[in-house]
Amino acid sequence: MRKLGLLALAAVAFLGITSSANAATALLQTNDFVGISFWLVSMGMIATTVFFFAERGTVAASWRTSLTVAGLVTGVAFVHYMYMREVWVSTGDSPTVYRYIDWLITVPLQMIEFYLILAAVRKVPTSIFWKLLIGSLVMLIGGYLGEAGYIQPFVGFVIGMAGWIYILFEIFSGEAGTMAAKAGNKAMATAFSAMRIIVTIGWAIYPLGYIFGYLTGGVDANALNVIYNLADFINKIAFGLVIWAAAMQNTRLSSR
Ligand SMILES: *C/C=C(C)/C=C/C=C(C)/C=C/C1=C(C)CCCC1(C)C
Repeated sequence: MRKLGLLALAAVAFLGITSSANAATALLQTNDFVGISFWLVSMGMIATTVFFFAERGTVAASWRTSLTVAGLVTGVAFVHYMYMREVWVSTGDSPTVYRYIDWLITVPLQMIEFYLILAAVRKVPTSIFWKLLIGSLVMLIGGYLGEAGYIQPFVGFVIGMAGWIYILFEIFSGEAGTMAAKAGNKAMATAFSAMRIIVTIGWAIYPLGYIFGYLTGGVDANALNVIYNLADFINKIAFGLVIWAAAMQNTRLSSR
């Protein structure tokens, strides 16, 4: 099982290396700070992916799926970043709409994490899983249709915001939030509230980018990409690390 995991990781890394070798004609300029930020985030993503899969075997069994999913989030983002940074380096642009391809997979996976960390310490109804999943799909599909021009940008924004607000309600005062408060597991509760802060503050960057990019007169593409890259770094890597920390703490407690 572990060998298989390592083999999969090697394949992902190889994919990364070969795809960057193909881009040999366009080199990263030393003063291209946006390009450098794409590279930094790519490397951060692959490093945390390897870390989560390597750590998976060391935590208590009930926490393993959470770490697997955390590794999938950064792993998918890594592959996607390899592509986005290649496009950036060769064209000097990175269409925001590309980011939705990654979000469509990673955001629902992150929503599932709320369910998984609850399920690691207590019995939880699967309705939590479905509610968060549907909320994230409404948010992303609304945003995509608006950004890609299928519907009015403002309408897309309103639909997207509705999905996000629903998620926030659910994790603060809905079923998920109530269960986390009542679970009586300190490490899990700490992780749950840190993840909640990320989903509130860290995620706010994306609708702000949408407002500045599509609803006001437009925004500097360089600044927007750096901001999105930084946001992804926090929202994917830190998000996973918070889960890992809770898993470690619970593992130590249960082996005592
Ligand atoms: C790793 C990537 C993450 C966590 C991406 C998150 C994306 C969002 C929270 C996007 C939110 C949006 C709204 C709340 C309304 C407008 C449309 C979106 C999709 C930009």
